[in-house]
Amino acid sequence: MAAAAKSLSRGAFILFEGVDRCGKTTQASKLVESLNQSGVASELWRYPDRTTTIGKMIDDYLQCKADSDDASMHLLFAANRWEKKKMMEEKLRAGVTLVVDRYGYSGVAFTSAKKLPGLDQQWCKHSETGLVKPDCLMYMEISEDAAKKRGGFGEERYETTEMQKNVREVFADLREDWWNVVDADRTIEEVQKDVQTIAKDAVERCKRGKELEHFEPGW
Ligand code: NYM
Ligand code: MG
Repeated sequence: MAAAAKSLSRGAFILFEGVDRCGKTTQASKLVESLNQSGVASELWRYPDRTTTIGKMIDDYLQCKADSDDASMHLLFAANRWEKKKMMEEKLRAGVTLVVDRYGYSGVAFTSAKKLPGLDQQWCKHSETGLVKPDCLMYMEISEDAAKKRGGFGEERYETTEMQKNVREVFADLREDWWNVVDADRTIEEVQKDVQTIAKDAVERCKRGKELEHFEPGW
């Protein structure tokens, strides 16, 4: 019955978000490694997933090999999440914890940071409605200076001071009480310690049967 289904054990959806060069990828990889070592079956996912057909179009756009309309690019980033929604649900229900490097919050933050008429936050959120909601969000907070000093800044589209400033503002706007704000200005090891504690709690809650949630209309 429905009541029994509610307590089904499952994997956790743990999401890392933040501006470029905040250390998300490093921390997400380290977390997957440590979870697997401690017997929690986990996988590292990232968005954009540049391996799919849609992902390849996104990759060309980000590397400035192709130009496109801003609204259609936004929808492609979202489609790149939709095309993996079913697999995401299946994995989580099968007990696999997914550590995800960026998701729809980046989608909303980067597109609305362009400040284009019509492409406001509300419009940006529509294409995410119905997708799986993370169980745990680590927002990696880094100072503007620290991010700029990190290797590779400026290599891709969007990695400009102005854009990152706007993205940071949208993230601040999107922030909700349940987010975990992690001080990412510290050393890798210091950040990792906090991340592990937060992740462990999420894994436990999902193991005990926390229900899978989805982004609802008007989220
Ligand atoms: N990005 C990422 C978007 O503009 N929309 C999205 O929906 C997502 C998931 O892609 N600057 C942007 C943010 C990044 C860029 O991400 C590539 P990464 O994590 O550097 O591969
Ligand atoms: Mg990047």
